[in-house]
Amino acid sequence: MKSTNFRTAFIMSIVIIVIMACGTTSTATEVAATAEPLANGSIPSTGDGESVSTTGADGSTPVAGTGIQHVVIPVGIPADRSSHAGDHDSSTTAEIKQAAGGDRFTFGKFERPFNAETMDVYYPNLDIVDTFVFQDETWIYGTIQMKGRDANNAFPNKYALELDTDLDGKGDWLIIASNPASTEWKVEGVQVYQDANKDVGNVTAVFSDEKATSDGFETIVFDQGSGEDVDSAWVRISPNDPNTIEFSVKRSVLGNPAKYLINMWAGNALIDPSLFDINDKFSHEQAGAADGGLQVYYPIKAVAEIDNSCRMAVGFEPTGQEPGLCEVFIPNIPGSPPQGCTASPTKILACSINPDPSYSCSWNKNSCSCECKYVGPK
Ligand SMILES: [Ca+2]
Ligand SMILES: [Ca+2]
Ligand SMILES: [Ca+2]
Ligand SMILES: [Ca+2]
Repeated sequence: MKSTNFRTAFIMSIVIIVIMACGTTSTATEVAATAEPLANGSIPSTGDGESVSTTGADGSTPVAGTGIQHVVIPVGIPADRSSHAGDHDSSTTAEIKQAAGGDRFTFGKFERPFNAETMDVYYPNLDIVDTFVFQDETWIYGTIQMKGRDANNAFPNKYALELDTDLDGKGDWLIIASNPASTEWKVEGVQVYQDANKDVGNVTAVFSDEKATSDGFETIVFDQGSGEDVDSAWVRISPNDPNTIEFSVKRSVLGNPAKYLINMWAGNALIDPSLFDINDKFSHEQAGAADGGLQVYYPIKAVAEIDNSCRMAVGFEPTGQEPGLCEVFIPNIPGSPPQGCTASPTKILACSINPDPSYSCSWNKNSCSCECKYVGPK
């Protein structure tokens, strides 16, 4: 009996050494066994052939939180991205108290990593500069590269992924992480919200609507390890880059979407599920603008200290007519260069019929963006 226990402990020690050796590069999912170690010392699997056990030599179940018995824990990020979208770096224009571009309230585009009213404080920890999405059989991973960390070398803020899983341009899921700090995957501070009653976006997807009545993402399905699936969503700081925040969300929690649109957020109090869509909840006058060219609305006011990225298409080839879609679509070819401007005729037309009559907007095909000039009061 004693020698059997010794042999089991020895085999488990070898397994743990192998796991430690492979753990940093694996893209697999960890399975935390909830029962005694298998009698033959074999490794439980999720079926993808790459999973590893984290069961200790004493048969104890590891926990990645405060007493929560986790079953499936993400490990690494897959090597091949599913999509990629850059974002404006407003550190380049912080001196003139303006966004570097990409701030268009009417179109739901925010680039406001500044304080309200004076815009004389720039927050690198609220300035998204790059976003990626990856996926495997179990997880959807979103990564947000920030310009930097705060003065205390931390991220005391909120970061989020928004997914539109029925492709109507209106968000269906919002995954929020508050104060991410660890390079280990954690559920602490992570919440998953759903717009179960389908009123996010109100009348017009992406575009602002007046007098919106939406209750936002009203249903919480996961709260820091509580919920039907205790492993629903995780956050960590990238072990390879202190400025990148990484999310992993279980596909099954989101209804196993084969196709979806996804974008990312950084902010403080405004990253509140009840306030979505933000450009429906606030008027342009209340929100202000981060672009000095919009003289009537500049500077930013109630909608400050926030940044979002454009929507990436995953699992399908976008037509270009999807609301909020990134203007420069980068296909799923690792290492491929940007493809240039691929805006659709619909998007170009939408630019010219900007609903705000105090601006005249036209499509600039060189910058691949909708450019608006103030033409007078309404
Ligand atoms: Ca940005
Ligand atoms: Ca939707
Ligand atoms: Ca709307
Ligand atoms: Ca709702």
